[in-house]
Amino acid sequence: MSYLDLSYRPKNDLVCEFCIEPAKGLSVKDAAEHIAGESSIGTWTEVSTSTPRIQKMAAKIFSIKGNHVRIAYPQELFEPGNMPQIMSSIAGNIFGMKAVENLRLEDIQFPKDIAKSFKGPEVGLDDLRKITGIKGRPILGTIYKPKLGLDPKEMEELAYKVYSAGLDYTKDDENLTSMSFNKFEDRVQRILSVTDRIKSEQARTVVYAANITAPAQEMLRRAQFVKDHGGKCIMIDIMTAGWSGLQYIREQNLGLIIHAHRAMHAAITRNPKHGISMLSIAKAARLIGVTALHTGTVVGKMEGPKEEVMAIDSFLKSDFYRLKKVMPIASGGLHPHLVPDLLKILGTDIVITFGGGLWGHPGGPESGVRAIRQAADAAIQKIPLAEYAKTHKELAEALNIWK
Ligand code: CAP
Ligand code: MG
Repeated sequence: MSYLDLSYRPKNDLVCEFCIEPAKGLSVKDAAEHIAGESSIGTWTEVSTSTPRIQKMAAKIFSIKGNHVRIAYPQELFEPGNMPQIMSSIAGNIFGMKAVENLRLEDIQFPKDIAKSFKGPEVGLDDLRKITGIKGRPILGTIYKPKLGLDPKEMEELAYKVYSAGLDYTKDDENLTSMSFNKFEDRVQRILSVTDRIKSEQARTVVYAANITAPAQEMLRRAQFVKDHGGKCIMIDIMTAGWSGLQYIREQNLGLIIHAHRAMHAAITRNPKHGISMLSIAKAARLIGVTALHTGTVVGKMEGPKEEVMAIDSFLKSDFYRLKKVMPIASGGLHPHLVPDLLKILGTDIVITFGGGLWGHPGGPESGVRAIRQAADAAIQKIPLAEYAKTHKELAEALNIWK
């Protein structure tokens, strides 16, 4: 059977946009037929069990423009509220088929009924703003560095230094969970005691994103531990924990901020010819319900084209089936010098985290915080950093070492 129907106009279907580079000897249309079959009801040959009733459920290739192909999938192919199943269909076997040299899932349009079968963020961008009380400027944070090796007592001391110097947000690194040198419970209790202390000393609610990444049952135990100790935020490495792990935690309705780190995404998203776009991943993450998501910086150390990062960030903040908005997180190789360009490109509704760009400050962590804050203040007031640095020593020191 053929899956091609160029006269078809999708209504309530889930629509995928693919970029297809067919295998040698095949046309884009031929490869698209293989993709539409394998991702819906087909296999490599006709089977006698495929009845007319089943054939009605076939995916439809309704647009081919060069290498860009759009395929509509009837909703009945999907189990509502089951992101792993949806991904197994539209982003599953097809990437490994010999019929394609390269295949990229560029975008997914989720129809209303499927979108509504997910919970979306319990705590969204606006809630994060309310919790922190920060308006009109980015939320400024850090990743404790070195990423592994610090012990809980050292982190507690560092937490006090950076929060008391004015930082809003700190987070564990993606690979810091619960190791012999740094047990989760000890770390969380200590850092949350600091956030409490800051609340009483400065009347500010500062956030600590505790990395709960682990097998699902253990993630829940850790999330509950954070909540029981008055924490407001958990971090999950959503790609390594997987859609099921993320959904499991979100669906507990714990009322916690979910900071979504995307370590490993680049194995899937980076090759512009093959894999899944970060935009598609961001859509799935918003449907399931993260509060904030790493999306890239354009100007920092991690790869991510400007137009793409801008498109992802604007999707996260756009109207999307009345789901709460998601806060983009810019992280990776950032330092004060990069802040004006970062804000110009991505706007001020953002969490910015600085690892090396804080802890590497020659004056120490407190100076690192002040330099970051000064850079953000200058950028928001549209004062050139070099000008602002004349009266702000920590910024001047930072600009001296990081260009
Ligand atoms: C940043 C970071 C993040 C990356 C990941 C790191 O630290 O904590 O994991 O930003 O990339 O370890 O590199 P630095 P992305 O500030 O020291 O670079 O946010 O693009 O997913
Ligand atoms: Mg990291």
